[in-house]
Amino acid sequence: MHQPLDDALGINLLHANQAGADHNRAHLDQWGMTCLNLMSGPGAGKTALLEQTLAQLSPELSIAVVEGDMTTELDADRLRQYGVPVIAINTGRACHLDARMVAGGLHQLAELHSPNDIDLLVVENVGNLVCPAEFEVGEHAKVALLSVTEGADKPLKYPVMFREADVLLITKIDLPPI
Ligand SMILES: Nc1nc2c(ncn2[C@@H]2O[C@H](COP(=O)(O)OP(=O)(O)OP(=O)(O)O)[C@@H](O)[C@H]2O)c(=O)[nH]1
Ligand SMILES: [Mg+2]
Repeated sequence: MHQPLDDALGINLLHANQAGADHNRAHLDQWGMTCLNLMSGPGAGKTALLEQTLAQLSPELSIAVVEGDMTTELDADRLRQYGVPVIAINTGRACHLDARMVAGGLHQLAELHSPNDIDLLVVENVGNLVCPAEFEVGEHAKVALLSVTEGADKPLKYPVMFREADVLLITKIDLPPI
């Protein structure tokens, strides 16, 4: 019975978010900063991938991270060890980062570091295969991870994430099949 109202609210929410994402994107383009939105189910290896990326590409490439987690700064602290700017955002009960939250992260980043000097910004989204795919944050590309331990049915069960992704990385391929 409430379906049309729910649909209208959902569309307005996404519309408002898209306006915020476009605003973020304009800042990123102005600064010459490429932004990737890293998404996956919990534990697929987003932070592990970032650890390896920072170890191998920083400081030749100037990288910063916006780290989204519901409650802790555990992932942010893992990445701070690499000496790069890491802005932690706690989403509270929200299961994804939205454009407004990332705008706050960008402002913090710009206050602490010269944004023109950062080449690559990686946004690690909250571990979730559903919500992050619906909310753009201004990224230039969406990177999805799928670990072999999650099961091959996941792209069928969570199609939006896998349809929206510009790049898909299969992780944990070192683990033997069960
Ligand atoms: N064997 C194996 N383990 C991995 C690999 N990538 C990540 N892991 C392990 O998987 C666990 C979860 O990795 P994280 O990088 O924390 O995963 P995440 O996607 O950041 O998790 P959330 O932020 O909680 O969503 C850790 O114990 C990692 O060491 C991989 O390629 N192979
Ligand atoms: Mg993580």
